[in-house]
Amino acid sequence: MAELEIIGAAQSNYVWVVRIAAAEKGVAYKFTPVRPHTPEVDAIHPFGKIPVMRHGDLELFESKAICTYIDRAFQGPALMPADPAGYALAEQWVSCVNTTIDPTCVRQYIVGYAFPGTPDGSPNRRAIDGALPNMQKQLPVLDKALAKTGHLVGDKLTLADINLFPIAFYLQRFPESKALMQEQRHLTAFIERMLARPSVKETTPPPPPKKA
Ligand SMILES: N[C@@H](CCC(=O)N[C@@H](CS)C(=O)NCC(=O)O)C(=O)O
Repeated sequence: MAELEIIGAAQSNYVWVVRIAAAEKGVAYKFTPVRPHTPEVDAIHPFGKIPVMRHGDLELFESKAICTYIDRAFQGPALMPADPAGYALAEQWVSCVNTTIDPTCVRQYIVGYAFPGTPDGSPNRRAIDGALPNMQKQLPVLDKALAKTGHLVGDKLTLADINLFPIAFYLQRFPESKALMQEQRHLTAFIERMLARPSVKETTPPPPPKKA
C-alpha cells in the first residue's frame, strides 16, 4: 500500500491535529514540514493552506477531511463515535472549534502575537484586544463542555478532543490567554491529560526560538 504523506508546518494547529489523529490510529506516515503557499502545498490546496495530504492517487486538503480519511481508511481505534448522536456531537464540536474558536483565538489573538504584521513587529494590539471579549465568552463554554467526563463527547477520546487540543495548548503561551486559561480548570486538566498521550508527545512541535 502507498505511504501516507502529511504536508505542512509542525507548528500549525491544524497540521498538529492531523498528526495526532494519525498517531492515535497507529498509522505510519511521511511528514513533509513546509509552510503554507510553498510548491508542495500549492500542488494540492487551491488556496495554499496547510495541512494537505497525499495517499497514492488521493490528494486532500482541509484537516477534518484528512482526519476522516485517516480514520476510515486505516485500522486502529475509531476517532469518531459509532452511534449517530455521538457522531453528530463530535461533528458539532469540530465545526464549533473550526468556525468560532479558531477564528478568534488563533487567527485573531495568537496571530496578533506570532505574525503581527505591524511595521516594527510588535504585537498587534488592535487584533489582540479585539479578540479578548469573545475569548472571555468562548473559553468557559469549552471548560463547561469538558467538566463532566474530561472529553467533549462521551467518555473517551474523539476527534473533537484532538481538534481542540492544539489551540488550547497554544493559548497557554500568551499573557492574556494564559490568565484566562488559568480560570478554566477542566480545560487545563484536559491539556495535561492530552500532553501525556504518546500521540501528542511524539508530534509536539519544538518551542519557538527565544527572541534576542
Ligand atoms: N479549514 C482549514 C484551515 C487551514 C488553515 O487555515 N491553515 C493555516 C495554518 S494553521 C494556513 O495555512 N494559513 C495560511 C493562509 O491562510 O494563507 C483546515 O482545517 O485545514
